[in-house]
Amino acid sequence: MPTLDPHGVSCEVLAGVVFDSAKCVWDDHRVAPESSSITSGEHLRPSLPEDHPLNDGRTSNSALIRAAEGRSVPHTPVWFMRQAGRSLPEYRALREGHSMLDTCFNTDLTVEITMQPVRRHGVDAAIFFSDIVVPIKAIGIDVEIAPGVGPVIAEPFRTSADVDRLRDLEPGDVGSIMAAVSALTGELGTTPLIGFAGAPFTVASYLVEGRPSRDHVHTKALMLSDPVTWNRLLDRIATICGTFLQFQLEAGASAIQLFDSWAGALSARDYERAVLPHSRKVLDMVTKYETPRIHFGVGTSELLPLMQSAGANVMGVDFRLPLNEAIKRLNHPSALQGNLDPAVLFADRSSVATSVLRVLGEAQGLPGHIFNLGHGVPPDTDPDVLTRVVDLVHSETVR
Ligand code: 1CP
Repeated sequence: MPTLDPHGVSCEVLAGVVFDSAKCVWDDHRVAPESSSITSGEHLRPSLPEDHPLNDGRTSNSALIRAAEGRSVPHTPVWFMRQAGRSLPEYRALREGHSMLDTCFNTDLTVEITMQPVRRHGVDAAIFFSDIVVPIKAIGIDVEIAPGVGPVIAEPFRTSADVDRLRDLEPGDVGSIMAAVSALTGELGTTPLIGFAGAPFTVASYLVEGRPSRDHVHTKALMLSDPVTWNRLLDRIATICGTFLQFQLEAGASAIQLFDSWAGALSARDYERAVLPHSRKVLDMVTKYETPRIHFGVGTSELLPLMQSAGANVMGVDFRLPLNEAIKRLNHPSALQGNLDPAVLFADRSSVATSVLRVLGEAQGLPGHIFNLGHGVPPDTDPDVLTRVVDLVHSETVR
């Protein structure tokens, strides 16, 4: 197994860099977890229940939470966006005869599917098995996830009257889902559960287009032609998605990720004016819980500082921008998550290893690093490759 990356960076160096948030400097020496001067993970979070895993100590010292908070870590934590799903034969077997959305509202299936990649790959976090349209379905909107297509909305949202179809999310709408979050929290023990939601722009794109879209023309047309309806629509979505995140955190999730997958379709000007305030509303709704708030989009290299200003404390970076470049673009240092190109998973073994080591090399000196892909696991990925990536990241970064 290689111990040097192509630029000659050894894991000794990778292991030695920590960010001291108290002094706001990057420290270039090894710090054992116990002697870290950063204690942000140790305090009680009064907005979360006392028996929440971050409050009773189960996950507050996990590698994922420590990395997100810029504390020293036993190894670089790793998880994969879309780690649960079609790359796993055990997932395909379980899904037989169940539609995607029925599965998301089935407590037992959700728990089992969320656990599958944790057991198989030994990842450092579980991501809750759900979808960004689940809260929309939960309030009674007619949406399905068509196999091989993605979310399809029976009556797309185009007018002011359409916005009135979006009501607030109530706990009773997602009872089976929150039961899954609670059960998972028990099963996962010291492994944190990441809750998630779609950001207002990305969810709006599905609602307005009615189905997955490459160019988002109807969405952008609404944004430009009817700002009043646009802002009402995104504000409604922000409230629904923010509430969904609150429910997940209160039920036991230790971190959240806000996916603005399609924000990269926007200019910085349009993003800042028409989208950022709504993403900020979502993140503001969960700031009081004092958990990691990861914000991610695809093709968002030009938007990173703006997306950070929405209130994220960990920035997800796609595969287009090296992490050491991404950090320079931020307004203030934060932990980064990313960013192996998912296509690399289809390359030969040594290219996979070289690319993983390159990402780790580029992560040197970051305030904190959570290893991930630069977007989701492609459905036909060989799951053994993912397990090898986890093992390599762990062995190369063990402190
Ligand atoms: O039958 C199937 O297996 C359907 C495929 C599938 C799966 C497994 C869909 C349809 N959603 C999901 C689960 C899902 N969706 C997760 C699982 C948790 C995990 O990571 O393991 C997550 C995080 C999502 C979030 C999601 N859904 C996003 C944001 C993340 C991203 O990939 O950018 C988006 C954009 C969606 C919409 C969606 N749902 C499903 C598909 C195929 C799509 C994308 C369609 C498109 O291209 O627009």
